[in-house]
Amino acid sequence: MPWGEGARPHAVGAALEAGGWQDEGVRLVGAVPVGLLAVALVACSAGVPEREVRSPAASEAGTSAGTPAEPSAAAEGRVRFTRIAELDRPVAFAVRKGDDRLYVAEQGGKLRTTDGATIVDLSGEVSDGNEQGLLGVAFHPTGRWLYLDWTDADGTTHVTEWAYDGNEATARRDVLTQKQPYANHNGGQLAFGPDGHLYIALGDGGSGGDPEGNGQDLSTLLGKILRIDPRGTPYRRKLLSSAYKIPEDNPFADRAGARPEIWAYGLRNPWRFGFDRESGDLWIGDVGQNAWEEVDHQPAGSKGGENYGWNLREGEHPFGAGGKARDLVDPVIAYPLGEGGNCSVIAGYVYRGTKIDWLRGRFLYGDFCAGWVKAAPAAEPARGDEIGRVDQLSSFGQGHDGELYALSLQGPVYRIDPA
Ligand SMILES: [Ca+2]
Repeated sequence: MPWGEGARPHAVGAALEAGGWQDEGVRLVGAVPVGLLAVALVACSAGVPEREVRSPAASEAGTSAGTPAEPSAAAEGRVRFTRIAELDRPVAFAVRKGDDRLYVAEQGGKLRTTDGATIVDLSGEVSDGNEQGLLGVAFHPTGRWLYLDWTDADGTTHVTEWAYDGNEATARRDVLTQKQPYANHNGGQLAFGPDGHLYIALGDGGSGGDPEGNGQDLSTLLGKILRIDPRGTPYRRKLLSSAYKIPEDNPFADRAGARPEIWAYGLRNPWRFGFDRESGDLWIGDVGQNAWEEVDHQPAGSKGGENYGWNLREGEHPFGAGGKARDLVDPVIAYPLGEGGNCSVIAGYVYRGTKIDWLRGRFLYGDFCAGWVKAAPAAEPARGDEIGRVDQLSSFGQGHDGELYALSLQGPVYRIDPA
């Protein structure tokens, strides 16, 4: 997914991510793609030669492929990753009102529960592998509808809705589609905010460096986080019509030439974002290009419209000829690509559970290739400390009780417990 080309996380990540090996002429040095079908969000682009990689979940079933991360002896400052399920390339997590099951999206196209049931199967329709496939899942706050974000055989992004009663998903309906100029940087996160609206992550369209300038272009949905009401009255404007409502207070709802769905822009590949269930703050992990991985922060109460900088800036630094534009919002966390095998940031929730006292109020995030998971005080996010490791961390999840989960593309779904 948002990550390293078949990357053996620790060995290959650096070469890969050191950034867009293909568009920058950097080569995967000695890289033996292992495992996943995923390709670095960072690195890949259309035109990257397809690599034959095998899925560890498929090839090593029944072996130790899913061995849980080693628990730490220290009680404070460390957590335990307790494996609760083993799925096929789990990438996204959701819970549903009035329902105790945990729902996990598998990249290959199935929405499953951690006890093994398959709720929706798109495996015959998704473009699977690299950064494509089934990428996101969210339930409507009422629990009556479910939403999946996925890419079809042409690479086009779909946000699709089903009516769902806890047993059967019916009344399938495409809510939103977006053509993708390149195979990579599809975003994929779906989440309902505290305001009840659906937030959708879309990457910059792909390749490297955002050649179409989508991140800064308000006339496209690419490189944005969108905010819509999928159950509201559709809008019509000129030649545009929709299958959803535009919230009237969206920041560009009335701006000529701008897409009214846009909530925030200047994003490269906001693969995962999450709302703080207590404060309402929004935390966005935006995968970097050549040098910096970043986490962006939007305080609750924001009216939207933040420009997080891409492709004028990468992290806190100018990118290309850009960097001098005004009103860009710098990240609250930035860390270098390549160092220690870093490749793709995975955000992340502020821990609001009750099982781990010392973790409360800390924002959790990690890196797909390097495998570390850090926690940082929400008020001082740059001060993150490693609390454990998950190989090929693809996503975090949050339960009804505020307890957190971590997904590995290798298959395991972990619950985060006291060490
Ligand atoms: Ca940025």
